[in-house]
Amino acid sequence: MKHRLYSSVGLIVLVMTALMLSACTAVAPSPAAEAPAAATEPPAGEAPTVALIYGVRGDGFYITMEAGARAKAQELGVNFFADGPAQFQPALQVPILDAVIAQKPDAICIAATDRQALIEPMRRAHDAGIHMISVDTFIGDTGGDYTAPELDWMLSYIGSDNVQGGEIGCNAIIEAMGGKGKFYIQTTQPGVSTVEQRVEGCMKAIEATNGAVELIGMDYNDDNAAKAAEQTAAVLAANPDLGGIFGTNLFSARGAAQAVANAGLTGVVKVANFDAPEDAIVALRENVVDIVIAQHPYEMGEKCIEFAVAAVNGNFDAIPKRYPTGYTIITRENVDTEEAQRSIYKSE
Ligand code: T6T
Repeated sequence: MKHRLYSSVGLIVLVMTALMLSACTAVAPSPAAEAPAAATEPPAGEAPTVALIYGVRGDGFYITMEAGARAKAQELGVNFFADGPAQFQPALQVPILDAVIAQKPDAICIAATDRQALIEPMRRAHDAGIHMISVDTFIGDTGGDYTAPELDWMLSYIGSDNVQGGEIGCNAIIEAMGGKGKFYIQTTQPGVSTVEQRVEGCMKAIEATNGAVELIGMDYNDDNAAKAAEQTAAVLAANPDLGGIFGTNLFSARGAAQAVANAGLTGVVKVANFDAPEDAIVALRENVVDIVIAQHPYEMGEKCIEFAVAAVNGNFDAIPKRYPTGYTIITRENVDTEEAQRSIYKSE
């Protein structure tokens, strides 16, 4: 799918205008970060093997990513397999990575569950001669910049611009709050690049209100919707005048939305929902959440296979160090458009 490219400076304004007009829903990657055309040629020699190691099992975001990778692998004649931990935890993901390294695939696409803890294990894979690609999350302290000398062994980082996504979500909620009031953030755990950057983007939006919006707290739910619901319920009870909540991923937003609905505060407390599983769309239609920020995980999966094939073919010029995927912003006004419907995550 081709989107119009916006300048990064005007992007937020354009997105908000688009939301108001309910016309355009696609947020394309900024031109500065735009990548060269992806490699789509089939493998030159014997069929290569590519593994995808996702962040956690049963998460619609990764289910959709795996579907994209599997479809592209089939198209290009690549042997493909995927695995991931039962919980979003490096202690559970590293043994899976080690087991995959032992199978000697040609390339691994991985959503690292921690920016630091996965550096050495991923380095081991690289040292074993495996091409390494980050999907969704990045590792290290360079903000996902894999041209930095300490991380230049990583082939590419494919994923959303998460600072931008956090800013879009929180700007929309601040606007729905009338530009003022108390704000709360539900997020997963420290050390996860994606949600950390979404919080950073949200903080930018809050700071831009010059104190009119006050952040009263942020809780870590360990990627667990039930815990997110419990924590949010406590915050709602202690702050009857809370105006808005940002749920930084699928489970954070699911828990926050459940708590708002259970407290009978639907439509009173505004909720920004990062990620787009089917239940978020139901919550949007029922007024429980006000904006759904759909990432493009299917495309992330497709690109991981394309870049892996390019690497196996020695075609490194076709692999950008950073490939930002865009967003589809879903509101009540555009939820029934074909584009919005297409961006809803798969559940199996
Ligand atoms: O938001 C996605 C992903 O981008 C993040 O890194 C972890 O959580 C999700 O998988 C959604 O649950």
